[in-house]
Amino acid sequence: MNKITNHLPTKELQALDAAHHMHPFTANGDLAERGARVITRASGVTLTDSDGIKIMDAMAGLWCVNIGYGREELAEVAARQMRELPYYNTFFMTTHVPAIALAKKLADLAPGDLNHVFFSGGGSDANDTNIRLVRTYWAQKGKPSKQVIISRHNAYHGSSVGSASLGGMTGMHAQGGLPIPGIEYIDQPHWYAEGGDSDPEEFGLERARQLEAKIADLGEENVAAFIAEPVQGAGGVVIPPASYWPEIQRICDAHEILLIADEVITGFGRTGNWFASQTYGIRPDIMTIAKGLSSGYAPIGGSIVSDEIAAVMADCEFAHGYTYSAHPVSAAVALENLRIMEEEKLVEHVRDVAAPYLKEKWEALADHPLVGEAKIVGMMASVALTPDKATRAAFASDPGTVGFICRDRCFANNLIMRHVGDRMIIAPSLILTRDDIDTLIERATKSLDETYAQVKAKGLLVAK
Ligand code: PXG
Repeated sequence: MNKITNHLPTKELQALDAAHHMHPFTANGDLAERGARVITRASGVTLTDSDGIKIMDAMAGLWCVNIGYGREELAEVAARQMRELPYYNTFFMTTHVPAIALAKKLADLAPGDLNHVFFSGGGSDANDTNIRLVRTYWAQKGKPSKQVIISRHNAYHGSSVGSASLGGMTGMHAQGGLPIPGIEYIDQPHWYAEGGDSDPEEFGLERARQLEAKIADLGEENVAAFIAEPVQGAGGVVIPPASYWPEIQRICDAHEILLIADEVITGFGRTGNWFASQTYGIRPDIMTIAKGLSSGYAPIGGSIVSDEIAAVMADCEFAHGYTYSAHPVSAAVALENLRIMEEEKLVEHVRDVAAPYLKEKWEALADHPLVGEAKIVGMMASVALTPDKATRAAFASDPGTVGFICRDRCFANNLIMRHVGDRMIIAPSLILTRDDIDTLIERATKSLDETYAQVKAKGLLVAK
């Protein structure tokens, strides 16, 4: 066979892709008929496809390319590290400089006494680490009955057996016999979808207090931890009411429950601080990290744990680890990514420049006839599509029908904006300029207008 390169015609690449490549979270039969869009290169916030079309990526890849595409420094560091030490393990009383330096850097950046890092290849396996870690921690402390982990419906914590069990996605639980035992769920603080006529702050408190009720049901002596994303990402960029996190923190403190903040999406500048735990005043015992840690240039994730947890775990051999824990190339790339973020003051750029401007423009989308709410924190945002703004009604059509139309219009207008059901979401790179933001909003508005016209024409503008 000929060598497969960017120079093959798009149709040929699509046919080969359909023949051999199984895509994640995809009905591969449907995709084979449509043909996958072939992305060939990227620079800054712009992707180029195999037909030479340029697309603004308002999802930063998959919520990860925080510093933007095409940074030569990261390529240089990866090549240098591969030449010097492409791989060595850290299992058997050995270590290496990228692991040491990255762990130290993360201890400096992370809030409070989160000073110890257990590395993984991404977010799913880091959350698998967390399941075993918190259960082992309590056993080590002489409280082996503290095993249950409480999570939330519509949470996303990964796709492995353990992390998908921690997640609250019913569609995922339906495949492969999930969840594993010992995971319990409370409702999400999603006022727009589930709050009815309640006051949002009251609703936030009520949803937080479900945690206290669940702990009481299960018995405090049986609960190990509570895990949550500070802002739900894959669930639809669900920003909790301000009342929510302080109450959750109070409950975890009062009942000796470890608090795991899954910062895989919200970490590394996304909300205008290094971590969303700082944005929301959360004091986690463990933070899950991945994605923006390396800006997606190399796979790496981990769990940053408190002094207390590390001290307790130091007295046992934790029989856990991955071949690629602290992979030297990924660790070196992550360090360089963090160096660039600091040198170019990207977190400050988000806080002082990009996020305030994006907020002003994004919130104005709420005036669109198809939009029920427009919410944003830092550089992650959502709009809810609705046939009836006054009542926040859902569409009568299957969930996601209208969202998919909108996502298609965005694709046609060279903007990557995702849909989660009938919510549209963005999480662009942190480097966005005001001009980029103007372009993003212009394309989003055009796509919403076109969606509105299509939805009307198809008779889909009907409330459930
Ligand atoms: N925790 C959170 C909060 C995540 O968002 C993971 C853990 C798992 O990380 P890895 O690196 O194992 O994928 C994630 C991942 C989507 C989507 O459709 C989101 C993620 C992954 C795939 C798709 O928005 N987030």
